[in-house]
Amino acid sequence: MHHAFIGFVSRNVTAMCLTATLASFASLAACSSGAIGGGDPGDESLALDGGSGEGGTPSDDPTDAAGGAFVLDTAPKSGGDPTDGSADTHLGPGCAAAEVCGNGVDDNCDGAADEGCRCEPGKTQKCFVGPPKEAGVGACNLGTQPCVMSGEFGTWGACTGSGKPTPEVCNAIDDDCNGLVDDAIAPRPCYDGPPGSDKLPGCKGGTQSCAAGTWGKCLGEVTDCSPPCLGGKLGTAPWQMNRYGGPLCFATTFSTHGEKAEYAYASIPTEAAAGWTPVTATTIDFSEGSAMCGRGCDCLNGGEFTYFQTFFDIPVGYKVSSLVVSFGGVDDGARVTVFNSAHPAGVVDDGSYIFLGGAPVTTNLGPYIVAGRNRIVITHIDDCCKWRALTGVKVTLNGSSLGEC
Ligand SMILES: [Ca+2]
Ligand SMILES: [Ca+2]
Ligand SMILES: [Ca+2]
Ligand SMILES: [Ca+2]
Repeated sequence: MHHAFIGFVSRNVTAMCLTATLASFASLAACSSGAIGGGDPGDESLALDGGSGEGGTPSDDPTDAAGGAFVLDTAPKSGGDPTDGSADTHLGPGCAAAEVCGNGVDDNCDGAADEGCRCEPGKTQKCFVGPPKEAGVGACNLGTQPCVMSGEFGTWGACTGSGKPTPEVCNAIDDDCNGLVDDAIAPRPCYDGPPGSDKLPGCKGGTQSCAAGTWGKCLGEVTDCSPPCLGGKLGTAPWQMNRYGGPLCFATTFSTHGEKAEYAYASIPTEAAAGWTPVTATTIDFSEGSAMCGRGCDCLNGGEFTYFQTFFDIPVGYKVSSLVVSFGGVDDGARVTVFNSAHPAGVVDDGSYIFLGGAPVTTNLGPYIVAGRNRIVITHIDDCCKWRALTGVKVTLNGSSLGEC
């Protein structure tokens, strides 16, 4: 008798299915109760391009004699192999000891579907490479394989396009092919403020859950809090000033006001040195007569350095894209030094120098800024009678001018 065989994609292969034989369509039908994802025998979407009838053995004959297509059957059939396709766990759950022909699945989980099975050259069939129970489930879509000539007979070639399980992510897809969409995805931390600003005082992150394939609203977050601020150690003053060293004479006479070489005569006092006094304006606005007037060394042959320091804290994870110090006016020059854990002795960028009449802003010093406390020191030089000034100072972090703490 010629059987019209109809199988199913089933992820719940029952013992009955495993032992079902072609002789009993009724038992196969019973198996279908556990089928999902188009297990309906009449579902054309899962239909294989019918077997040619040239199965590995006479009894392994998946023809579509009934005129309809058949679908993948993960239940091994008897007769296809001496081992009878009985369930075997040596290759993992759902893997059989031997390949079963004509079903398009990789019964023995060796990485090939229907390998060594005969077929009619030119035909193609739906196939799946991977644990049979995952065939056609979620992201584990079926592929196709051609029947190619191999010597005297046709055999099934490589199965291409069949899906593989991947870790479940929030995307409305059953990525891990366990039959459940977006299952077991835990809520995750979230934060919609600027990167790292959740570490600022007053801000905090929240959590969000996966729903309908997308991450939901971030619940419990607080993004509205203050950016880093300028604060010294003396009360609430944003800056401190130190006239450390006093006026001095240079061994040479320089040619340009505030030129870099003059700073060889500067000596930045430590942050704990005596002489720091509070500056109450964030913009500093230091402007007064020059101490160089009437001294023995003439203009550019001597000078006086005045130091200004401030501090700001950067939270761990806070992304610093830019840090610049800008000036409203300077007479005669200024230089910016950054001190922090990465630069305990201080670092000066070539673009840290401000000259009388030059660009009133440093280059981007962001690359020198680190998490934790940063100390900024402005070394101001007055190298000529009769005036000196350092005004309109701004420390701008990520485009925002820092205010007083
Ligand atoms: Ca196989
Ligand atoms: Ca097979
Ligand atoms: Ca899943
Ligand atoms: Ca998913």
